[in-house]
Order: sequence, then C-alpha cells, then structure tokens
Amino acid sequence: MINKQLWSLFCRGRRKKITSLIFILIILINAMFYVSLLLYNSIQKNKTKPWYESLQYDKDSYVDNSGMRVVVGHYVGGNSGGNLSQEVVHSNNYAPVDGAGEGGRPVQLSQREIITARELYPLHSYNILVSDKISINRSLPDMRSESCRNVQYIIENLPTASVIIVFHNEAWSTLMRTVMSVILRSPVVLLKQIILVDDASDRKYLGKELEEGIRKLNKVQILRSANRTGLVGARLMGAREATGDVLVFLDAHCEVTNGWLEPLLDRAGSDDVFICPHIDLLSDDTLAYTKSIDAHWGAFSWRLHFRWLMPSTEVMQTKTNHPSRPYPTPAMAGGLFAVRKSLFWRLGSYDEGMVIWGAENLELSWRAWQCGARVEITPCSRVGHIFRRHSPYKYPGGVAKVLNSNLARAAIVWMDEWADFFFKFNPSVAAIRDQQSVSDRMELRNRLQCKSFKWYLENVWSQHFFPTDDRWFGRIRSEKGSCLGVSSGTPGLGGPAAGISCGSDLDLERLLVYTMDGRIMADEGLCLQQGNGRAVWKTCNESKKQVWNQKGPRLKTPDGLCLTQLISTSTNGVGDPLTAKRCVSDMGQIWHFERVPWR
Ligand code: UD2
Ligand code: MN
Repeated sequence: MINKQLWSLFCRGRRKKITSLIFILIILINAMFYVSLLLYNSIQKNKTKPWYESLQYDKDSYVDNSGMRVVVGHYVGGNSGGNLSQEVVHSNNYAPVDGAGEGGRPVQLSQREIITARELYPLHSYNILVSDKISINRSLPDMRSESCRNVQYIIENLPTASVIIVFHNEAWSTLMRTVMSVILRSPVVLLKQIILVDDASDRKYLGKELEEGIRKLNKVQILRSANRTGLVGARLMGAREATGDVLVFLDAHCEVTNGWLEPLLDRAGSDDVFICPHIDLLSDDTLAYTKSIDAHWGAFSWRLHFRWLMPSTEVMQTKTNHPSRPYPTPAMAGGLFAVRKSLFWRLGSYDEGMVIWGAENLELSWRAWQCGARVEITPCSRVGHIFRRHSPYKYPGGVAKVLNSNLARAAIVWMDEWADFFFKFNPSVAAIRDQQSVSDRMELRNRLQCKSFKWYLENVWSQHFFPTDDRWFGRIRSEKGSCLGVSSGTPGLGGPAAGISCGSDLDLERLLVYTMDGRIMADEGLCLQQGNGRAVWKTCNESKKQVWNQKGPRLKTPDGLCLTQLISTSTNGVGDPLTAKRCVSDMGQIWHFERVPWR
C-alpha cells in the first residue's frame, strides 16, 4: 500500500519534472530567440547609425553632472610655449595623413607622438600635432535635426555674407581649415568675401606662408593690424572692410558644417537680431567633431562669467514644438554670430575701449536686448569650435587688468544698480571703475533710448538668480554657527549640501538670494533642493523640492519637513550635512537670516 502510494507519487513527480523541464526549455529557446533578435536589430541600427551618434558629450569642459552648465572661456593666460625653440614656435608642420579626421572622427596618436603633442600643446592650447595631420578640406558629419534638414531656403532672396575671422598667433592648419570649411560649405552666391584679420601675430608661418595658402582662393583677403588690439579692434577692422549685407563672425579655430550659412542669413535678414549658430565641440585633443547638448542658452554668473544654462521652460517648449525655429538667449558666447551690417553699426558696433579679450560678448548682448534688438540661436546652423581650457596667448598688461577693465566698462554702461552689486563684491574691479571713460557709450545708450537692466532681467532672463528689490539677499546662518552655501569647487557643479564657514560680508560663496516663492539661490544658478535623504545644490528649476518656506526661525518644505543640519562632532556645524526632517526642537533646525545689502 505504502509502496503503491510512493510509486504513484514518484511517477507524478517525474511527469511533473519532465513537463516543467519542457516548459523551461521552451522559455529558454524563446528568450534566446528574442535576445538574438534584439542583438540583430541593434547591430543593424548601428550599421545605419553614423559613428558619432554614439559619442558622449565632453563632460569635463562642456556639460555638468545635471547636463546643463558649461564653461566657455577660461581667463587664464597660459605660457605660449615658453620652453620651445624658436624654430618650433615659428614653423608650420601641416602634413595631412590620408583619411585622418575624416567625417569629423578623432585622430589618435602613437605613444611617441603623444609626448611631442604634450610639449607642443601650450602653443595653441589644442593638439597641434593632430590638427596638422587632418586635411584642411576634411569632411564633417551633418549634425542637424531632420526638421532642420527639411527647411527650404530661397537662396536668391537671402542677403549676402562677409565672413570675418580674427586671429592672433593661430595655428596655420586650424586657421586654414576654418577658411576652407566656409568655402566648401557656403553657397557661392551668398558668400561675398572672407576677411581674415591678423591681430599682430608674430608667428612666421602666418606671414608669407599664410598668403601663399589663400592666394588661389578668390574671395579671401587678409588685413593686418600693426599693433595688438584685441578681438574687438580686429573685428571692427574687418567690419569696416565688409561689403556683404550681413557680417558673420567666426573664431579662427572653427569648422562649419553643411547648411550652416542659410539659417543665419535667413534670420539676420530681418534687421533686428544678432543670430548665433548652435556651437558644437571640436575636441582640443583629438579634434573630433562632437554634438553639443541641444538644450542650452547663454547667460552669466554673479561675477559676470559667461555660462551655458538650461533655457526657460517656455523656450524648451518651443524647441520641442518647432525644432528648427531660432530661439532667444539672454547672452551670446561672443565668437560666432551673424548680424545685418546696418544693424551692427546702428547699434554701436563694439565698445572700442575693450582690449584683447573678454566681456564684449556680454556688452553686445545687453546692448542688443536693451536697445530694441534680440539675440537668438538657430539650431539649424551648426558650427564646431575648439573650446580651450587656457588662453594660449599673452595679455599685455596682465590678464586680470585686461579682463577687469572690460568687465567694468560693460557693467557701468549697461547694468544700472546691478553694476553696484558687481562692484561691491568684486573689489579688484571696483578699484579701476573710475579709470574707465565710457561717456561715448553712455551717450549711445541715451541716443538709442535703451531700456533698463531691470527690464532685461525681468523680460529676457526672468529665471535669473541675481538679487532684486523683491528678493531677500544675505547669509543664512545656522544656530550651530555655520552658513548655508555652496562649498567652492568647479563653478556651477553643485553637489551635496553641508554647512560652510560664514566668511565675510563680501564672500559671494556665502551669500544667497531668497525668493518670494521660497527658493534659496546661490551664484551660478544653484538652488537648495531636498534630495534622497540629503539636501543638495542643484540647478534651479520649478520643482517643489526647491521650495523652503520660512516659518519663524525654521525653513520648511511644502510637506512640512524642516531643513536640518545633522549632528556631528564639529562644534560649529562646518561640514555637517543638511537634510529635511520632521520638525523637532533641535538647534540644527534654527536658521538666522542675516540681510546683506546687495548694492
Ligand atoms: C569666447 C568667444 C570669443 C570671445 C570671448 C570673449 C566663442 C566660441 N568664443 O572665448 O569669440 O567672444 O569669449 O572675449 O564664443 N583674438 C585676437 N586678438 C586677441 C585675442 C584673441 O584676434 O588679442 C582672436 C583669437 O585668435 C580667436 C578669437 O579672437 O580667433 C577669440 O578668442 P578665443 O578663441 O581665445 O576666445 P574663446 O573662444 O575662449
Ligand atoms: Mn575661440
């Protein structure tokens, strides 16, 4: 009896096992089939996808962790190849290697070449060895969106262009590649001329050898400035010679791509806009052409450093609905833009008191907006630019003096009470404030009846993070003794929030804007946000996680949690992490608002 039962159990068990086995096998076969199908599809897709689609953005130099912030110019004057022999400094070693860099691909060097490349790097702050291997006629990928490619322009109706490229000690191959890319990719009837302006370069190869390079290219001419004037002076020299309807400015280390010119001219024709291309990245190391992030516009920090930021929600919406439409930007990067010649002159061209490098891009952007024109970016014109980590050339008089006086000029003329804010917290710039003679620029502002900086902030950049009369400004000190603020590091990168030392009244790192809707903003557009378990500094957005309502000495989230400085062994709270917790009677939840006048 027991045996029978066992037998039937065994039998049932075995049948069950076999059925299960068959079942598992079927699932496995199906899964394998599905996986191979996926693999096959992705291989097929990759076959049709161009190689660059898989490229990552250059995170270090262009986009931050949250995918938003970027640094363009670094105000560091590098050494211009101090240890290199004169022969090396003055020679042009352009020797294109078949296929190198074609299609915008990166060029890899051998171990030995890498050593040489490193030695030569300070000459230009990019890899000159790589540049010299790439043909000046190389092909590039087409990074435009489908909808941009589909826009039809009636060429005969577009205005003509004078392309102006200023340079100081640029590499021969890089400069020539900029020129050739314009010639190769601009409709002949639209390109009136290319004007190269040599800002007193001393490299030998930029003399006869450069003239030799452009001799057979009709439409290209060189102007030479006897003295080092800087990019403003050089661009003005070019602009005065221009005969086209539209001035198109480019840096001397750019490569334009297919269809770059038409969208610029189409928009510039309207005579009320400074129109910029979408700037892509040419790697300073491999010269690979890389797509830059789609969602960006230009603005600036409290210290008036140019920054790429995430555009307003409204602009993002327009970009989604009309991907080929130009969109407004509070500021331009400065180097690459087109403008109708008549508008350029009518609006006061440039401030000729600005020397060498810097601040002219902000001055131009403020002037444009405040005086009735606009600054826009067209996503359909794509131009690659080598973003450098250091300036390779000399700043006569010193980099700080040059940059500070340019910034001071721009601030005095255009920023109204925010100029006082800028000077108050930048004493070294304030020290040279009175040395600036800007009466002609003030006169221009009056003559053009330009609007105020307040109008600009409210209407052009309403998401700005500057203090205003209806925002509180100052230091937020915890009962424990430390302050709220972003610990110094890479500008705009944000990160976990902790108490920092309170510093002095002039320390911008410790100063915060507190808005009427409860946002705690630091410089660089960072807002205090409740993250997972820990408060963090993040790019300001419209999320509720960035709202902290002041209730007595407490800062409360919309869910009623209290901003808390966690307890640690430190006595004053410096370094102690911040988070939002249930409100209790804890000194880590008590915050003192110490107002600091912002001007
Ligand atoms: C950015 C702009 C640049 C300019 C600058 C602020 C882009 C991509 N670049 O810095 O055009 O607006 O911000 O001033 O938007 N040059 C001279 N003489 C000089 C110094 C520079 O001719 O004394 C030339 C230089 O060779 C280059 C151009 O001016 O072709 C811009 O200089 P940069 O490339 O060093 O500036 P960048 O791109 O860091
Ligand atoms: Mn540049």
